[in-house]
Amino acid sequence: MKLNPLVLACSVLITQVSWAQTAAPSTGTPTTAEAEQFVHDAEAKLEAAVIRAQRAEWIYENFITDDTEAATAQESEALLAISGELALQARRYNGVLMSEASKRKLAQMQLNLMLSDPAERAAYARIAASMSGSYGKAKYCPKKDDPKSCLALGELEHIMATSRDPALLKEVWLGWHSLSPSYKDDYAKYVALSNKGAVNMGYADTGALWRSNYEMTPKQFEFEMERLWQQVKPLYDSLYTYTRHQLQKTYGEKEVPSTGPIPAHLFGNMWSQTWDNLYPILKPEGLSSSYDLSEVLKERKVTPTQMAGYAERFYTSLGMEKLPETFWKRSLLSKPKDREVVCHASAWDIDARQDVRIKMCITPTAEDFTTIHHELGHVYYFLAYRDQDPMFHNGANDGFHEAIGDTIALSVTPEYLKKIGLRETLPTKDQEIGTLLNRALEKVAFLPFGYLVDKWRWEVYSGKVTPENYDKAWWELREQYQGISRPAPMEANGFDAGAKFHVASDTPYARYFLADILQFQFHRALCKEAGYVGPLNRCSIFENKQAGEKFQAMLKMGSSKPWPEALKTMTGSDRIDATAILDYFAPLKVWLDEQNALYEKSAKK
Ligand code: X8Z
Ligand code: ZN
Repeated sequence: MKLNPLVLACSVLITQVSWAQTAAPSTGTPTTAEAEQFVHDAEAKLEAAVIRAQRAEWIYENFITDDTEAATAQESEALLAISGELALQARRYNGVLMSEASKRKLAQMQLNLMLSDPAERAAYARIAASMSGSYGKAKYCPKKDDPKSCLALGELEHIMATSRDPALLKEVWLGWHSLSPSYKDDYAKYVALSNKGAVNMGYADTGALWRSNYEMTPKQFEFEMERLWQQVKPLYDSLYTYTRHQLQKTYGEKEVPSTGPIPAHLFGNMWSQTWDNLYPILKPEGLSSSYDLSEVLKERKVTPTQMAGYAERFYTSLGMEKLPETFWKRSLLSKPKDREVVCHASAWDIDARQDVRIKMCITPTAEDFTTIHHELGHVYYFLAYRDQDPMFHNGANDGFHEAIGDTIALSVTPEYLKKIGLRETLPTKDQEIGTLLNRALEKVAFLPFGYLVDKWRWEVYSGKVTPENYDKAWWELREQYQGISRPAPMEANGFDAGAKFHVASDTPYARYFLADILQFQFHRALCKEAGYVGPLNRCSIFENKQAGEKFQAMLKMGSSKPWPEALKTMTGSDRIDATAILDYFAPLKVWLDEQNALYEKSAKK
């Protein structure tokens, strides 16, 4: 599933419900018993509708056709009808004395869109399905009239990751970004419908609804995000400056200017969101040949099932259960040749019990090795909270859900890879900084992107940014936060933000920024639990049952308690805080600043 609590995480449902039959009388103040009954009945209806909608969505994303698109749109519409109706009904019980659990569920039900007009619901659901299908099917065809030349996103991403030919990189970048304008009008219509649904539930707009999902006001959440960004910005700045110098060595001053933003096509990633694919050209100078996990995986012809097996083994080494047989039977692990699918990796909690799956077009690369651990993090969260009530089948907040698997991937250290036979030697002392740099190119480089995607959407949803200004606002943020620029002037009526999966599929993104910070807090706490002493970046909790128990205790809570409590269970602190990520990269920060100072000195000569 998309793990969008506002859409799917047990929030929605089927055909019209007649509240006269199941809920409280329509007049007077409801009693506690009536309120509890309402929550109980609503929860069951939502669960049933979510399961139906998810199944339809699973089929669609695994087999994109006009019919599966229509079928999924129908089920989402039904879900929207029921969740909207229940959201509205729920308001009647606000303030009634009831259990803490029911109060949480009641509040959760109201974090939803409410569209009363069936035509509007249908349009909303149709556009949502059509946009994610368009994204999934999109191909760039370098030779317009030759379908054989067409390249899917996976192939384009491979070029972005491995080619060092700036002209080719630019062509591929522009090619992919030329596809999203086809659904720009739909997106604008969708935003208007979504806002209508949010306003009907008393929110200023959909962005405010999204920001209301963190047990604080939308304004406070904005401040929290900014506070965290300010904490990590100096680290990003050091990495960015170092990257500029190294990129300039590869591409020259013509491609990479000494000041001002750097063109987006040179970062080894379609969205310049992670830069670890550039490691071979960014690695510390004079470093003896370094290890490359992608090469090992490719050479050994590690299959998608084996990739998933490595990840499963990490989780079971912590004391967690083996994945159910159905996971292996029903998951999609490689890109089918004969049909269109949504390849963007996702994890699915199909029946809220045992039927957990992932859908991912796995290739034997280091990037996918990390992503498979990420996806299984979602799956192990699903399995851990299955005994909670259905409304609590969710992450403590959505950042937690995204952080679980990444926390495990932080334990994929050189020592760990050696233990499982994917590496023969350990890095020498001078190579260690390279290992840390590689990690920073993934985790630190991501921070501003993780922040700005929703900063842009908040402005779109609030109406501050209108469709004529989508690209202008997008590139202002990309320049301000990431320090990057469009490889070519903006297109008239362009839609560059729509070239990102989460915009086309309307999946909130602030969760990944939070996860990037949280995973280091989790890692630090688990390493401590495991009795580890030493630099945080060399710790692996592999095979440590005590750390596993600590992790599992938090996972089991699902969303039954406010997230600060879940955080406290695991870390002892109830505040999201960037000190762990800063600690982790502290030796690298010193090294980067030294390198940058040396460069400045030599440039002045
Ligand atoms: O979308 C994802 C996961 C699925 S929840 C593969 N991620 C973000 C992205 O790809 O943009 C993981 C990191 C950020
Ligand atoms: Zn995820």
